[in-house]
Amino acid sequence: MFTVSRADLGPGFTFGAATAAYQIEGGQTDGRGPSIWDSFAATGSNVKNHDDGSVACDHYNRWPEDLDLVRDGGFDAYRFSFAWPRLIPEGTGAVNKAGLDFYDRLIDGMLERGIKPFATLYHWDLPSALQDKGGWMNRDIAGWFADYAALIARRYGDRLHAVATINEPWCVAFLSHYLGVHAPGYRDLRAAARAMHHVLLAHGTGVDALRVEGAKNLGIVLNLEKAEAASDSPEDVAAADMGDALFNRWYLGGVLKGEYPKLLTDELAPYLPKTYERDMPVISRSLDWVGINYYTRGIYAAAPDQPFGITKVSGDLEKSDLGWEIYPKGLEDLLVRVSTDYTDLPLYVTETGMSEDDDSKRVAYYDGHLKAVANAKARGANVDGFFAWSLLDNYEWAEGYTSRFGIVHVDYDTQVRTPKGSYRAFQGMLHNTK
Ligand code: IFM
Repeated sequence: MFTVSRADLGPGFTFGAATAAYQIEGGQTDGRGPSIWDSFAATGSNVKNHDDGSVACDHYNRWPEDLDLVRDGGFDAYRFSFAWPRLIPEGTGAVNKAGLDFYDRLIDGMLERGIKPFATLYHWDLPSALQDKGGWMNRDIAGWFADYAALIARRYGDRLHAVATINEPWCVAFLSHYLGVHAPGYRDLRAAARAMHHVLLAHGTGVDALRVEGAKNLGIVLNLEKAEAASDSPEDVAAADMGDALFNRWYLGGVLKGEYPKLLTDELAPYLPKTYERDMPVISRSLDWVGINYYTRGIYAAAPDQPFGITKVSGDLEKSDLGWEIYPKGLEDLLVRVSTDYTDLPLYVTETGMSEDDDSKRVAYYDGHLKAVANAKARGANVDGFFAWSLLDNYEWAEGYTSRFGIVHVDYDTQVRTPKGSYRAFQGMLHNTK
């Protein structure tokens, strides 16, 4: 059970559970087109055990049971993503009626159960046909994404409680085009610089398209890490500043202030699109809320022979089974920082959670992070909601099915769902209105 109560987060606070299309849906034979994750997973040792999302949690067929779990857990909201290749198999052009119908059923299923739909347009499953044209490296993606956003707004806009354009642009750009850990697996500075800019440009054109078509309550979901220096030395402090610029300030500054950190535009100048500054008004279109995904901190040390002159070092806090330090105070500080330095908009913790088989640790993790949100609110942060990542154990990208973030256990052989203690802890807190 949690020590935190619903009342500690204040009236009107939204509690939800989150998932993403590629990680849970499966159901890839309804006319859905291929995505970059299908081919990335099929390549060499990109993903543990060569796991892919072809079946995943079979949510495509089992969504009623999954929405029942959201409702019975007492959650107010469900955060899900649309699969672009299910709706528009080639990325642009013809739509797939079966895909449109699937999301009709899913959204209506939420509304029938009294669950608020929080939709994300892009959670990493780029149609392969668009990757063939350069994907996030190609400026045209701003138009492709806007057309996709318009389709969603027209079809579903009046039924969605909130809409986010992009999930975790750092992952879309840097992790996938510089570190090569996620699809499409590039390790190239020019590819990364272009993706870093185009992903935010597409966010902006997406916001415009959603608004024109009447969708309301628009936001973006940024993954942030508290950047800390490995020591007090000026070199390590400067390394933490660079780490913060790369992970946090590029996205916060771009979207909420229309400016990138100079530290990085200097470093990336030869690789960025020449006229990137002209796009800043589009990138910083007004929003209605900002989502923050938080998992851990980053500790940085100076490393002159490494890219960007920095290296990440391991800390000594308790870690999840992925080796991520558990640091609720980092969430508290980030929420206060974003509300103080960047925006008055409502913030949502759109994801936090822990990869771990021992669920008692997950209960403690959530208790600690809920307290951190309450503390942040007491310090003036404008936080309106908290979503657990994830409703279900699911496809954890390059980790395949080896990593379990769910508050509900999934047996991948039988697809049986079994609520864990952490689900029961949420249920206990959310059904107790005191
Ligand atoms: O599973 C992912 C999710 O897709 C995006 N945010 C982080 C989670 C855990 O790695």
